[in-house]
Amino acid sequence: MWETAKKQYADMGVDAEKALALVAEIPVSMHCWQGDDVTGFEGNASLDGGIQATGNYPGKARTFDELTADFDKACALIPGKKRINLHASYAVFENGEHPDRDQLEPKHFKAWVEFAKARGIGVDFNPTFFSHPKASGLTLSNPDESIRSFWIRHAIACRRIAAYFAKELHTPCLCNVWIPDGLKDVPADRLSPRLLLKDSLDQIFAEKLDGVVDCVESKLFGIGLEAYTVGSNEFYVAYAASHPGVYTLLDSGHYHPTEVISDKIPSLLCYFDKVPLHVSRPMRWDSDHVVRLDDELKEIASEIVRNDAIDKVMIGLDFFDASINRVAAWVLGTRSMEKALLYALLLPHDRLKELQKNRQYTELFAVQEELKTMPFGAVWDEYCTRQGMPKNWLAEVQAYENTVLKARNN
Ligand code: RNT
Ligand code: ZN
Repeated sequence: MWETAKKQYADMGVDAEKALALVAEIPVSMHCWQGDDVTGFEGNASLDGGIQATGNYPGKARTFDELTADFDKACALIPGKKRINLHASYAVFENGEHPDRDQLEPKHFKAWVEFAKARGIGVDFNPTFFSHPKASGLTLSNPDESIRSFWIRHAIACRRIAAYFAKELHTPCLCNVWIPDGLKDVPADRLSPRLLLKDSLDQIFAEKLDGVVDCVESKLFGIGLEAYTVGSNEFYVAYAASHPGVYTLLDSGHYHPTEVISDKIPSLLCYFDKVPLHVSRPMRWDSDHVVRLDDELKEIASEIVRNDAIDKVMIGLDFFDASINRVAAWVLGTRSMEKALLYALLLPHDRLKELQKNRQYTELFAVQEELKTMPFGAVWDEYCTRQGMPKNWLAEVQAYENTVLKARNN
C-alpha cells in the first residue's frame, strides 16, 4: 500500500519519502499538564485562573515519578520529535523546602533537566500565574504593588530558569507568559490595568538572557472573567511588535468561536521570525479538548508547511481532558498534530499556489477536493512503522492502565 501510495503522490508532484523524512524532524512540544489536569506538584487542590479540566478519570499522576512515567509511556506511542513543556508549578523540591514562586531557582528544575537530557529532548517553560493565594485577583496588572511585584519576581525567576534549561540542553527554551487577569463584569477602567501590565512586562523582559525565547499569550475571556481580559490580542500583538525579542503566542482556543489561528500564522509571519503556538481544540468556548485531526488542524499545519515556516512556528500543545485516560489523551492529541503535519507535507503547495495566482479558481477547488481522498493513511502507517510504533497503541495504554494507573487510587 505504501508503494502504491508513494506512486500516487508522485503523480501529484509530491515526494512522499521527503515528507516522511521532514515530519520526523519537526519538534512538537508536549505539555506536561495533560498528565495531571494542570494540578502541579505544590499540593494545590483546585485549578483556578478561569481555566477548567473537567472529568475525574481515575489514575491521575500525583508526583514527578508518576508524571514522567506516564509521559514516557505516551511518548513511546507517538512518532516524531518531541519536546516537553513545563509549568513553574511542576518544580521538584527536596529536603522539605517549600520556596514560594518568587523564590524559584534553576536547582528546583534539576530533575527535569536530567529527565530531558536522558531522552535527548528540549524543554519549554511557563511561569504559573494561577492556583496560588496571590492569584485570586489580578497578577501582573494588580494595582497593589506588593502583589504585582511578587508576580514580576516570579516571571523574572522563571526566565532565569528558562535560560538554565537552554544552557543545559543546548536548545532554546520558549518562556511563555500567560496571566488570567480580567473581570467578570463590565469594567469602569480598561486602560489602567493594561498600563500596569505593560510596565510589568518591561520589568520582566529587561534582562537579556541567552537561549530564552520570550512570548506572551493573549486570551479573550476565562470562566468568571467573561467581560474583560487585560492581556488581550491587540495588547500583546502590539507589545511584541514594539519589543524585539518578544513574540506573541497563538492559542487555538483564545479567540471568538468562528475565528481561527491558521489565518493568523501568515499574518504574524510577515512581521515576526518566530510564531509560537498552543494547539488546542475549543468547543463552543476555550474548552481545551484533546486535539483531533480536523479541518482547522490541517489548515494550521498547512500554513506552517506552505510558508516554509517549519523553523519559525514553534508548535506546542495545550489541552487537558480529565474525562478520558490521560495517557491516551496525550497520545491522541499529539498523534493528531503529527498526522496534520504529514498531511500538509503531502500537499502540492507550489501547484496550488500557482492556480490561485493565475486565478484558476475552478481548478483549485477541484484539486483541493481530489487531494482529500489521496491515500494518506498508507503513508501515515509507513511513518509509524518506520518510527517503531506498535500496531495497536491503545492496547498498550489499556495494559498500562490496568497495571499502573489503577493502582493509584486517586
Ligand atoms: C489558558 C492558557 C494557558 C494554560 C496553560 C496551563 O487559557 O491557554 O496556556 O492553558 O498555561
Ligand atoms: Zn494556552
